[in-house]
Amino acid sequence: MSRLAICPGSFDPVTFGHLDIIERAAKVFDHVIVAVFHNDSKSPLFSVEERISLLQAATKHIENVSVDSHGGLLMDYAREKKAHVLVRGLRAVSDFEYELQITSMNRKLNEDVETFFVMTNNKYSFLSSSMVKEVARYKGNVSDLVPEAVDQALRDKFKHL
Ligand code: COD
Repeated sequence: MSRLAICPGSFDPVTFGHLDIIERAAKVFDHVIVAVFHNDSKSPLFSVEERISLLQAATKHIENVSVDSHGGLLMDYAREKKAHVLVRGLRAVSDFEYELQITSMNRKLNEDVETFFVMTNNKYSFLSSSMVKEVARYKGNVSDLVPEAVDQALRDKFKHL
């Protein structure tokens, strides 16, 4: 049986922490869909198209990864793709509480999907998209935390500040 997994997230923008989880998921599952979820109540820095394109550039070396987006419920998307596995990353205890909440809600919405958690690589345990954006906004160096294309895209976004 071919095993498909979805790595869902905001990816605003993709960091080496995300990439590490995606690469490890791709070693375990036959195919991994990295799905950018967009929600009208959030105001992202990058558009969905920009986030997709940055993810495509960052994952082009991984053969069994594709990038997609969705604007509705994650569990409806999983049903549409006939996927039974989600892969999420865990950094700290604070992540655990949030993940427990969303996993419980997701299970209520679709009992056919299991969530697998991958522990962060220690060197990325402090890394989040929000922190990267804050550091880049004030011209701090994030070049060792994000793929090159993301570093450039952040410079472009904040060059007028
Ligand atoms: N190390 C390891 N893992 C990491 C790191 C790191 N440094 N940084 C991020 N990650 C992991 C996160 O833990 C997560 O698993 C994944 O990478 C993506 O992270 P983000 O921050 O880009 O994405 P989130 O957590 O904002 O994504 C939230 C969703 C979009 C999945 C969620 O909001 C959702 O499901 N939305 C759809 C609407 C829905 O179905 N709602 C009902 C459920 S509540």
